[in-house]
Amino acid sequence: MKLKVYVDRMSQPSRAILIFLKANGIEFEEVKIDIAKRQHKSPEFKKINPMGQVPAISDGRFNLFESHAILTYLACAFPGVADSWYPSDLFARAKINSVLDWHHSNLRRGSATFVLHTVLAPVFGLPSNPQAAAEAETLLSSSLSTIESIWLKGNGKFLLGGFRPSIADLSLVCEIMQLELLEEKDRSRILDPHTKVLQWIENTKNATRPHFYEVHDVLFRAKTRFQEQRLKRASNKTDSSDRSKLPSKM
Ligand SMILES: N[C@@H](CCC(=O)N[C@@H](CS)C(=O)NCC(=O)O)C(=O)O
Repeated sequence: MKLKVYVDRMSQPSRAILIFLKANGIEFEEVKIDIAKRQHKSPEFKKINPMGQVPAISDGRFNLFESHAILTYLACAFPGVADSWYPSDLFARAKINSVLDWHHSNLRRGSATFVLHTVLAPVFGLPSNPQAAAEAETLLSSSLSTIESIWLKGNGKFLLGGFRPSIADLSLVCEIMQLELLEEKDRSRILDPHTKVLQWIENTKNATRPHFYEVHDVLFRAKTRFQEQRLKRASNKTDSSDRSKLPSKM
């Protein structure tokens, strides 16, 4: 059976898996699980991933969820995948696993929580919590500093001093790409101080083009849409505050 990949391209880990598959010429069927329509919570999808989250895969023999487990499985299961993605050298592999484990409770937690409380909550009419956003920004900024000072400190182009991207580069860069959805002032405040991170993002984009751009297209379109909605919300607010200044009989 052809590999089935259950994803929503608005999801960072989903995009990492799609780019990996495309960059390595692995054949697969993309099955869209639309989070906005809550398809990830349907009983059918929960048979594939009982956690009700994307991404997940199914290759006829078994189902698998958790993007890092999926990436390591794919890198090992398909013989054509270049060693640099997930090196067979035990020590190099252990280092990549270490970055991937760190990612969940640091970069991802900071980034996903900040985007939720600043961009997604207003768009979806959910309550946003400024205190949670501030704490998330602190974690996000310290995670970006950690990446620079520990894993990008050498002369390499990628994490751990590599000259070719690994699955850790893909996972972490796709997470940072979610910051495209932020207001420009927030995005610059957070990212601009991290010049090595900015260069590393460019290196990862270039090493996986054209797939990187194709898979992120939906994110770029969402960025434009959210920006328009922000402007509309701001102008509605101005209108209603102007109205409140009118004499009460008008
Ligand atoms: N640790 C998981 C995280 C998966 C995850 O958080 N997926 C999100 C989309 S990015 C999701 O399905 N959210 C919907 C929900 O949790 O209800 C992984 O790396 O695969």
